[in-house]
Amino acid sequence: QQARPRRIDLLGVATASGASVRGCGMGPEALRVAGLVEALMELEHVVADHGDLRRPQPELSLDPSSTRLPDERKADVLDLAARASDAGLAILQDGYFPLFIGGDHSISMGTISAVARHCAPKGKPVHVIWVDAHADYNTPDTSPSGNLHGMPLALLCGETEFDESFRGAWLGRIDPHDVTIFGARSIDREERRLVQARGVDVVDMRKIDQLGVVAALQKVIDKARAAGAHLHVSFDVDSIDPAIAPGGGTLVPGGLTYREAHLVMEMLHDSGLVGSLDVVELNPFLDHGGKTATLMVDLVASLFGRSIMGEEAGPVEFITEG
Ligand code: 4U7
Ligand code: MN
Ligand code: MN
Ligand code: MN
Repeated sequence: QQARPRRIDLLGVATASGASVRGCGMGPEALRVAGLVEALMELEHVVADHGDLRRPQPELSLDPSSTRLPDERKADVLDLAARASDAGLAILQDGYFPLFIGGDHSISMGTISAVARHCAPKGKPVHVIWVDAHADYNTPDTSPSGNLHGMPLALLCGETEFDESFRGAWLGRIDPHDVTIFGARSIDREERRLVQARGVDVVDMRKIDQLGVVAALQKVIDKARAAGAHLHVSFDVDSIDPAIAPGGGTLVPGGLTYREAHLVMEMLHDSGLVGSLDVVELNPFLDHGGKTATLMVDLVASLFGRSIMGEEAGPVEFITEG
C-alpha cells in the first residue's frame, strides 16, 4: 500500500487544441472548483499547485464552434507537450508526484515523455495504463479525424509517421509492450491493425465484462510489479460510462460503471506502484452541473488513498486459486 502523506504537484495544461470540440481547455479550473486540491489535502497529502500551462489564442475564427486552424492547433500541441514534459520532469526529479490535469489527451505526449525521460537514465522500467474508451494510437496517416488527441500513444511508442516537428529533447519514448489500454470500445480500423502489430495490450470492455474488472486489472498490476516499473496512469474521462460522466467531447456508450472506475483507482492505490497521473478530456462546457468533474475528483481521491472503511481496513486480500 502506498505510504502517506505524499507531496503531489498539480500541473494544469489548459488546452483543447488536440481536439475538434472546444471546452476541455477549461478542465483544470473545473477540477479545482470541484475540490481536487481539498480532496487531496483531506487525505493528508501536501499539494503544490503549479497553475496551468496555456497558449495565447489570438487568431480565433468567427465560428465559435470550431477550434483554431489545423496548423495553429498543431503548434499549440507541440509547444504545450514540450513545456509539460520539461515541467513534469522537474517535478519528478524533485521526488514528487506529478498530477497532470487537462486539457485534451494530446497533453500526454508531454506528460508521459517526462516520465520516460525521468526513468530511462535510471534504468527504471515504465508501464503506462491508458484508461480510455479509445486507443489513441492513430498516426497522422491513419487518423480519420486528424485530431492529435487521438495520436499520443502512437507518437510516444515511436511510430514514424510524424514529421520532424514532433521530435526534440522533450520527447521521451515508451515501448509498446509497456502499454495497457484499459476500457477501450472504439478503435479505428487502421489503428487496430497498428496496436495489434506492435503488441500493445488491449483490455477492452468485453474483456472487462467477461473477466471482471478485478482480474483484468490485477494482471496489469502484476506485470508492472514484476518489471519493477514506475506505473503511469493516463485517465481519459470518456473511459467512464457517459450516463454518469457526460462531460466529454468524444463519448462512447458502454463504459466503466461508477464502482468499476472506483475499484480501478482503489486497486491502483493499493498496488503502491503509481508514480504519476493524467486526468484528461474533461469538458466543463458539456458537463451537467459539475457531475463529471466531481466524479473525477472522487476517483482521484480513491487513487490517493480514500477508502470506504478508512485506512485501518488495510488492503483487500484477493482469493486466488490453489
Ligand atoms: B481521446 C478517434 F476517429 N479515434 O482518432 C480519432 F474515433 O483522447 C477518436 O481518446 C479519438 O478522447 C479520441 O479522432 C481521442 C475517432
Ligand atoms: Mn484519450
Ligand atoms: Mn477517449
Ligand atoms: Mn475524448
